[in-house]
Amino acid sequence: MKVYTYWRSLATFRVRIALNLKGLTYDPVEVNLDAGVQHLPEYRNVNPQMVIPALVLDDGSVLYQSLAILEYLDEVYPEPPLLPADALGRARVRALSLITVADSHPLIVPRVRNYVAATFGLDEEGKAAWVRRWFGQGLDAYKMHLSRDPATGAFCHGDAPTMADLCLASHCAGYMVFKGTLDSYPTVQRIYNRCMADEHFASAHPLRQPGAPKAH
Ligand SMILES: N[C@@H](CCC(=O)N[C@@H](CS)C(=O)NCC(=O)O)C(=O)O
Repeated sequence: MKVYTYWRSLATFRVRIALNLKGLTYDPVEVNLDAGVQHLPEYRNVNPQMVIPALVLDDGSVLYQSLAILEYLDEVYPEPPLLPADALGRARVRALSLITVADSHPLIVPRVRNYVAATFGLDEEGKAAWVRRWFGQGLDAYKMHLSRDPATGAFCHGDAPTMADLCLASHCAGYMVFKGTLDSYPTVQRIYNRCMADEHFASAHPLRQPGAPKAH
């Protein structure tokens, strides 16, 4: 399979972790978001929404939207599972995932932060403050949900990684790229550290991808 990717893409980070956990190999195809390559016809033909990731199967089928890709991978390659066996657990893991995927990340993607910056005259620090604001609100929600729920374990749900950890890892990594710290989020920090101690997560990190700056 082929994955359209870019080093800094948090949505693609989630998919890279899932592929690693499931032991799947893929050909990466770079879409340089900083150069606007997502808008070129070559990529627009792959994903008309002009966002990454896109996963292209060997038969040419194109999958898009990171959460849908994660669910697809989990259904077709069930081991290790990214969702719990029980319905209540699956609802919790999906809900935790959506704090990032539906409510936080969409507010900070390049097309949104560049529009806000251009419209309201924000400089780089202004853009970073915008990102920290929305990722910070998501982290406040994670903090409460994770610290008060006995279903939280070494990871977001129990002692093995689920889809929620892939989403939380992308959220934390993005927050830190924009100079946020996890100091006020001890449960989140603990789970993020646990994730990053796992090479399946760590090797998928944006700063370990080709093209990433040495220090960001
Ligand atoms: N909800 C989508 C988000 C996709 C998305 O916005 N990806 C970003 C990179 S993380 C992107 O390609 N942005 C291009 C742009 O904003 O122009 C998903 O989870 O796959």
